[in-house]
Amino acid sequence: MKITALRTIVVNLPIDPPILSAIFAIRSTSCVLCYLETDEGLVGEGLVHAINGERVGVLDAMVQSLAPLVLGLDPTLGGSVNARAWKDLNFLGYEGVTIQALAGIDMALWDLRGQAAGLNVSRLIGAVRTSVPVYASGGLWLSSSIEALQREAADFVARGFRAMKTRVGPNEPEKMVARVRAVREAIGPEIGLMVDANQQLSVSAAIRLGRMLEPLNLTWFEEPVICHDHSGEAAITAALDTPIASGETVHTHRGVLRMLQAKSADILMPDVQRMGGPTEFLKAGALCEAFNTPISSHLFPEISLPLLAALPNAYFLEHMPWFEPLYGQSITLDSTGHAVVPEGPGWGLRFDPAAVRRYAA
Ligand code: SMN
Ligand code: MG
Repeated sequence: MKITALRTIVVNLPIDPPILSAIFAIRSTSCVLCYLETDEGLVGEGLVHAINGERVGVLDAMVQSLAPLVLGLDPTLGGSVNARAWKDLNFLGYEGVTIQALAGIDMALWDLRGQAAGLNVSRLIGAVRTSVPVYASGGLWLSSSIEALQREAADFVARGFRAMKTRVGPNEPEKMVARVRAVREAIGPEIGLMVDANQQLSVSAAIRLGRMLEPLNLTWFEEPVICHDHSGEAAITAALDTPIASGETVHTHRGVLRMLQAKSADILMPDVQRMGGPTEFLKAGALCEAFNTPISSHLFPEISLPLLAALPNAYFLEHMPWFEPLYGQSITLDSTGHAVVPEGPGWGLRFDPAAVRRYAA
């Protein structure tokens, strides 16, 4: 089998009503859908995205610039792509749009290999499990009133989620604690609850807020400080009983390695786009295992679910519904609040051509 073409389609997915985290407002996200066509008729699918459509054209152009790495390639020999990409990308660097574009290509390569073998990617790797604990992340934003927070939280429980994440901002810590307490009261003590500060606190403010949140028995406190400050994260991790989760903003397995070496978090939660794709995500997973550290995913539930299913140290799948409209199906939950890994080959979920036409830019 040989790859004959790389095709991309840009789609715009509205997020309505817009959502507010401590770092930005999000009105839409735009995806570059990446298709690798082959001479045997199989088509591999991947996607990368840019919120609010910002610079999505740059991402698209970067993906297309990587075509020479895969054209003519047998996808079962796709392990060579990253090594060649590292040389190709050296001049523009290993963080940002270069690496994120590579993720779309790498996702499509894994999809092709799964389809060629007739196996879901989780089983192609060697699955550890057929379902993964999941938390609801598409709600409980800073824009929600306390009443809305409690309604959304109860709705997540009614939909079968056994864990969920809310957001906090850098100001008025007492008000932030009251918001998180309101969610805890709405869901009771048995449901997992995470809090995300999106990097907006100082180290001392994070320790102070973390201590105030300690009685609410959080599953984790996420990204308390600016993502570059690994020693600051380490100080917070050491100071609090509540586990610290971080890692969505670093690039490649080397970014994860630096965080592990710095002891900057109890839980690493890399983003498969910022990793540079599934190949790098799996390396990050192995590094976390070597450091006895659980790994969770960031965004991309449809891609991250089969990957986490193949990692022994997987902790939680983040369920963010943004890309759901693109797929014909959505991820299903079992009665224990786990996300069920699809059985189909490749990623198991495929883009719905009618939806792609509907959202095409
Ligand atoms: C997040 C990241 C990117 C966009 C929106 C929300 C958040 C999360 O940090 O972890 O879900
Ligand atoms: Mg986050």
